[in-house]
Amino acid sequence: MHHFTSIHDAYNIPQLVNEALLMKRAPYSDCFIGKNKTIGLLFFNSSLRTRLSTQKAAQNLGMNVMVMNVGADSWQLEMNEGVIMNGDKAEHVSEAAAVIGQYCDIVGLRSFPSLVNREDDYSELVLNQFMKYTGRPILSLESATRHPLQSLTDLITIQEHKKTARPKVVLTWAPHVKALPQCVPNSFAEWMNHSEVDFTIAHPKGYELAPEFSGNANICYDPKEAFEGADFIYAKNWSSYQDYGKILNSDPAWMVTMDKMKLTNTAKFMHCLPVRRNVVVEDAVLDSDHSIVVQQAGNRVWAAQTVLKEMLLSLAKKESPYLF
Ligand code: AN0
Ligand code: CP
Repeated sequence: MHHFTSIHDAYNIPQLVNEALLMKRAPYSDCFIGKNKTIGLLFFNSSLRTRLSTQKAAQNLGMNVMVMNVGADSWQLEMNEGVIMNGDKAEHVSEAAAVIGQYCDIVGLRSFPSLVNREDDYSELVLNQFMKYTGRPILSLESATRHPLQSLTDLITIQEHKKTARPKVVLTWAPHVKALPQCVPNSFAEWMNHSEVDFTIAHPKGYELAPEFSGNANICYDPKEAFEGADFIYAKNWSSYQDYGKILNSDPAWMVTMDKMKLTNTAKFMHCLPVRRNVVVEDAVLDSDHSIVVQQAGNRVWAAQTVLKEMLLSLAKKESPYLF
């Protein structure tokens, strides 16, 4: 695995999940694999889980870790080519990313979409510019359209908690006060569509994901119907893809409640976090045995550690092909 920016970089998904579960049982079994290798974790946006779990994962593999909040700690970066840089951006990505590539063996990057221009966001400009100019393997820490480390975590968590071979997994849209990216639902759908699950996406009309992400999932427009017989309820808000970046609905009927959880097959409740209590999901659900959100977040370490191990092995193969 050279880069990890989407499911398409993972050639054997069940093997990745198994490897992560083994890693969880023996966290330090590869503690020398990253010795003398440096990862730079670059954040254009806020993060709690991704930042800490990826740092911990890299340290468990013996890596050196540098973390930077881009723009806040460093200069504001210009991403577009051929611009007359007489505005507020002091440095171009072509120099900044190339310099970061001098210091780091792997570069992790978090950069949310603007939610203003769909074409720009879905072209993954920031991710692609870093890929082009660092000359290093890139680890996505959530880009404009995807959050693959989150989705791998989600699959690991479903594998751990499932009680049937082919569980019913429901991704349900939920209300929110802010317009949020489609990254988490896009990625979750993409990974579920490649997994042994019966997958449904429930959302109000107008919240359809891009067809390349929703794929063949069952689509349900009723806030209750999808819950019937579900083994996993995965809640997430996202803004509209069609009416790009807009909030079209804030109907509290879409909030996850204990009443709706009663329709399920004693489903586990999942959310990537951060979650707004009593907007997305009511207290009673988060505070009940249904909720596995904290265990889910704990699994972020094993997802990151498994992916980083694969990336380090791929680097080592390039550097010393005679050893393999
Ligand atoms: C972000 C999102 O929805 O993409 C990050 C989630 C991991 N959430 C918020 O900004 C609240
Ligand atoms: N789930 C997730 O990526 O959380 P953070 O935004 O806190 O990293």
